[in-house]
Amino acid sequence: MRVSTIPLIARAEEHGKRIAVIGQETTFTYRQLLDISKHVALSLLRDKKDLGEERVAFLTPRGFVYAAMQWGVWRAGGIAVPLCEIYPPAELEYVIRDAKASIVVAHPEFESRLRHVTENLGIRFLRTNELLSSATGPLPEIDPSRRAMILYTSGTTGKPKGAVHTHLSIQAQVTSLIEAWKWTPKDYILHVLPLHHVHGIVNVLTCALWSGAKCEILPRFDAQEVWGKIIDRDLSLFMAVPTIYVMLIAAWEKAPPDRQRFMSEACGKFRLMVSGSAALPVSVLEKWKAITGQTLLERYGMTEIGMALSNPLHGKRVPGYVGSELPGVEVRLVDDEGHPVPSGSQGEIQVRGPTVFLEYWQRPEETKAAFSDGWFQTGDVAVEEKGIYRILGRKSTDIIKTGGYKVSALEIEEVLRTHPAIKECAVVGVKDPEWGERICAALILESGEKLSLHALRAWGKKRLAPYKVPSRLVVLKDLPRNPLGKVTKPSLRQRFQSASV
Ligand code: MCA
Ligand code: AMP
Repeated sequence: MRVSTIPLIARAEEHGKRIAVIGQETTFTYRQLLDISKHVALSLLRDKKDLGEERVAFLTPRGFVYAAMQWGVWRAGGIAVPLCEIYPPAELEYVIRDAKASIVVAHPEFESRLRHVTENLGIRFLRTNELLSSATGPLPEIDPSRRAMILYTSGTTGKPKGAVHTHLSIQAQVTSLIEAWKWTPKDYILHVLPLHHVHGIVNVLTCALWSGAKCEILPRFDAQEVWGKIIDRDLSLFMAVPTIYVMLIAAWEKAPPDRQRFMSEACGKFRLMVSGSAALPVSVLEKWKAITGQTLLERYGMTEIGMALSNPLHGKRVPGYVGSELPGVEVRLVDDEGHPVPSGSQGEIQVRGPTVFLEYWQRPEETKAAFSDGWFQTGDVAVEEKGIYRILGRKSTDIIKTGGYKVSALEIEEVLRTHPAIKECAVVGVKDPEWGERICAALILESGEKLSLHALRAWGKKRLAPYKVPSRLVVLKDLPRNPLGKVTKPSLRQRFQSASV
């Protein structure tokens, strides 16, 4: 057998008998992950020697089968395109089409959502159970500079774009975090995040598997279940978005005092709890500390760059700040002319280094526009003082962060405009204690039409992921506009904020 050249997978040989993934009912060792992902790779390859960066889109429940699929695609020389289990068929089809996937794999649970898409597009369709059976044969050598994964991310230009990471950029992200947060094979992490974003795929799953640690994956986030695991399991690490901490706090507050004590004491065994993907309100950090004794480590990252800034593992974590550069990552702040700003002045965060993505899939113009002198322009604004950074906001009002998900207001508006009752619309993100930002829509209806929030949400959920569907709605006669006719989103946001609409 030829040895894989993907270091993540080569390393797993050393961890053979250790437990890699704990799923709903079963526990899988590194050996099983190696064997099963090899079967996946051989089944994908059929008669080919190497998939040669063909895109393999796959939709599985969160768990071991996800890890086996991702490794299988990589070992066959393909590019992994993980799909989101809560996307409606229209969004799944967009990703499959845009990525130009040549193979689509679905767990039987999701087959009905993907079958017709693949039939229409004439794409090879496989069920996960068809890939897991025993097979033998050689696997290709994979140069780590090859493309490994495409993750779809929203931007300021309408539809989501595919951010391409190579094996090397993923490896750079993983090794940076392992060095900073001192992962070891003794670690045991509870995974509660979706598996189509960097946070869940890289920071949690791949860091664990690189380290030889144990990763217990829940099929979905459920606050009661997470508290149960915190109490029952010998966990050492936990990573989540601020909304999840808000939900865990709410569940703690509802528990009877005896149970609360039990829950709080159980948090003492963690060596690290991390928050990221959206701003962590200081009030949430303080409340979490009061009930668990844990000071959340806040860090900052983005799909295109992995993690860039982090509070320290040891040393002072400053509430409201995201810390300093992670190992191997260069960060600078620049003004509107692209000149670096002095310490204490605000500027756009730009990032450079081996963790940065390769390109937007088949969008050379947008890739070029995203960089300035080799620095990736994040669109986030921050200030740095004494080497530590504080995020101040974003340059664009059209990017919304809700529940840790990044959403484009323009993408939602585009879909809303296809509703027969909607004449014009504007979507904004409004500050919210639970979701960070809540998606709010202002509509102008065609004359004589009526539209309730309930009806709009039911219609929207057939076209958009549930977290993209507006959860507040107002019908107006006119949208607020500037003298050039452009909708003034800050004033609209303000009107929602002060409930004056
Ligand atoms: C769901 N609901 C919402 C939202 N999401 N309402 C308002 N705003 C939202 N954002 C509604 C649903 O429509 C439903 O209502 C009800 O809430 C329950 O929905 P459900 O899907 O069950 O919600 P949940 O499972 O409780 O989801 C909350 C969650 C989830 C667990 C916080 O949003 C989540 O997993 N977020 C993490 C996202 C993430 O990993 N981001 C990382 C990307 P109804 O039934 O009435 O319709 S960022 C990244 O990777 C970068 C690199 C980084 O820095 O980390
Ligand atoms: P995504 O493209 O989904 O990877 O989201 C990345 C975006 O999430 C960044 O550009 C930031 O706007 C936001 N983000 C991530 N971490 C933080 C944080 N700790 N504080 C504030 N914003 C954050």
